[in-house]
Amino acid sequence: MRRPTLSLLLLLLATREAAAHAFLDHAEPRVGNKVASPPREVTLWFTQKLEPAFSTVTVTGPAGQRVDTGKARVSGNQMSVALKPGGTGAYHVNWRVLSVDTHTTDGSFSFLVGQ
Ligand SMILES: [Cu+2]
Repeated sequence: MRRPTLSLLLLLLATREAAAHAFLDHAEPRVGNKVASPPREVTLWFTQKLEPAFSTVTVTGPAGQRVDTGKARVSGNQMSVALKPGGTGAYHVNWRVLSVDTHTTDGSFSFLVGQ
């Protein structure tokens, strides 16, 4: 019987480990998309459940100003934050989350508001 090599086993373990982190699955508004009017909130869905106390998201508007209201709401694998009106242009979302497997991940994306 042929047995898997050690390197193959390590590769499988590494792949499983990486897949266990909380990465951004999708967001609303969608990553890189354009929406007609300023959204009232941003919601992010992750690939794993989040620890609410250590998961944050900030959003800046076209002028570089903070437009999130500060306190993110976390429920399961979902995190939302309400937005103040910020006008048209590019919005930047920065997130940093702790998943239930105790790993921290972070990332950012943009979406556009305008006609
Ligand atoms: Cu992990």
